[in-house]
Amino acid sequence: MILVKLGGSVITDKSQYQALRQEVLVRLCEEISDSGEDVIIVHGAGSFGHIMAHDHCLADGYKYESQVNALATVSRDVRQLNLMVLDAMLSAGISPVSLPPSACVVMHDREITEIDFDRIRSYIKLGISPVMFGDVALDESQGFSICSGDQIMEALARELVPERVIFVSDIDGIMDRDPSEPGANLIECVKPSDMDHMKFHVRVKDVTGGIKKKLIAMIGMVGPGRTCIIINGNVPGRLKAALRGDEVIGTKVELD
Ligand code: IP8
Repeated sequence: MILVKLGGSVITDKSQYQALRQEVLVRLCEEISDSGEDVIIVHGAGSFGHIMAHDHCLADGYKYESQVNALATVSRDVRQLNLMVLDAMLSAGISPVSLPPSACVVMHDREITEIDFDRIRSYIKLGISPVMFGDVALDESQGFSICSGDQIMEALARELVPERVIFVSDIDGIMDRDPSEPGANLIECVKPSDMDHMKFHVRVKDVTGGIKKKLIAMIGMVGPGRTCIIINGNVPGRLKAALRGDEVIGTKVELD
């Protein structure tokens, strides 16, 4: 079983509220289907979640009344994106079932403390692909919080021990500077000891920590015989190749 995160930056246009990148989403689902691999899918919230969550400080928990309506709106918006992901998967011949974190995850101080893994395992046994996504969730210490797709990936990787973990992004991998700067180069491999001297750039309205937090999460997912890689989903065929275990352009995360 392979754990795949379809990043919000590749399936949506993160600079515009609720902008789906439909063609890319459809192609990525076809590549998953063509690979013939069993997958668990987690997708990001992209511009269906980050913009409003940022503007209403939802990651900080309950602070003022108008956040409640913003939370309800974000929860509805990410579900709308989730339905579009399910549609694309079904059209590609995959059988997905959605497990929204707002209904099956509990957090404490912004960290996941509970997920219903038995339910996930039961769906996998039936040949169904569980689909989870970046969402709002209840938080025992601050009322509510944002549950990012990367946090879900970390929890699933720890508990379900996938063969491979693949993050699908909109760039080739981790770059040595802001990718929009001339001369930015791909870093092909990152180890925990590299983290201290790496520079990290901030992208548009990302409420869940950006590249640095993603890398820390990825380091937590690497294990004996298990690779963790970030690849560019805008390049046709790359996800399918990564799913099959071929060598692909990307950033691998390895232990020291
Ligand atoms: O896109 C964020 O999840 P991510 C979830 O996986 C919300 O970081 C609601 C902003």
